[in-house]
Amino acid sequence: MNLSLILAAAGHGSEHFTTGTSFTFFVGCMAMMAASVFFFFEMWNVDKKWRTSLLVSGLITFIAFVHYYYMRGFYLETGTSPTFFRYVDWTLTVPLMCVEFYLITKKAGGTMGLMWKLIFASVVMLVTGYFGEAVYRDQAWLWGLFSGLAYFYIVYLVFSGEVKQLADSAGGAVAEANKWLGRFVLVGWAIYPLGYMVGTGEGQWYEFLNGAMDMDVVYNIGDAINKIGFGLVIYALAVKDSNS
Ligand SMILES: *C/C=C(C)/C=C/C=C(C)/C=C/C1=C(C)CCCC1(C)C
Repeated sequence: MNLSLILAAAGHGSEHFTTGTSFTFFVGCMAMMAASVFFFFEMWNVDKKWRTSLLVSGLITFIAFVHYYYMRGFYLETGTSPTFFRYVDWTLTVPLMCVEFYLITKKAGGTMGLMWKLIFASVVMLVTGYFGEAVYRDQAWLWGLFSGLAYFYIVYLVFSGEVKQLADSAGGAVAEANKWLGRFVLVGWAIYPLGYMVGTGEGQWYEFLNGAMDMDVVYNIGDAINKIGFGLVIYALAVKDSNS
């Protein structure tokens, strides 16, 4: 089977498949589904105290699976970005990632207050991003800036602030896992502003990036890395800590 046939299958022969964008929705959908099954089954193979964390990992990829199913359909029908579904997905899944930080640091004194701080920052990051992408596109740079400030606040909390201090005081596998999760937030999450800039560059100072890549492809790659990778870090932590 050659690639164009595969792409045609993924795109139901629609005119939009030629870009390969719909193919990344299709693969993303399957990957999220497989990851969900994995996390939901594996939660029964780790120590009881890690079950909720693995359940949340599975919920993150499962919510994404459902949204990818709809985003792919939307893209095939309209040939445009499923911005609304995308942001609904993120607004559900990113706060759940914040819950993961709470769950891994809880034993070391992580509070609900810290969890809500992370969730609040993530919602600010996403709502301002949505405004820039869908409502005030000619001021995308300004909304992207607000969003970026909230993003860096999360990076700070996880990388050197409260989350890091708690994880370090928990030590061992938790400290190690937080180091990896921090890398995901710093490097993996930075894929998203890149997608935003290639998608909204028109008429902005970063116009040189406009259309350099396909925004949806960039976002889809970011989601696969961050949702599945993040869950696997939690899984590795649970396995390590269950055996020791
Ligand atoms: C599973 C989905 C995840 C982890 C989504 C994360 C999204 C971001 C980190 C988005 C960040 C943005 C900026 C920092 C500035 C431009 C606007 C956004 C919303 C793309």
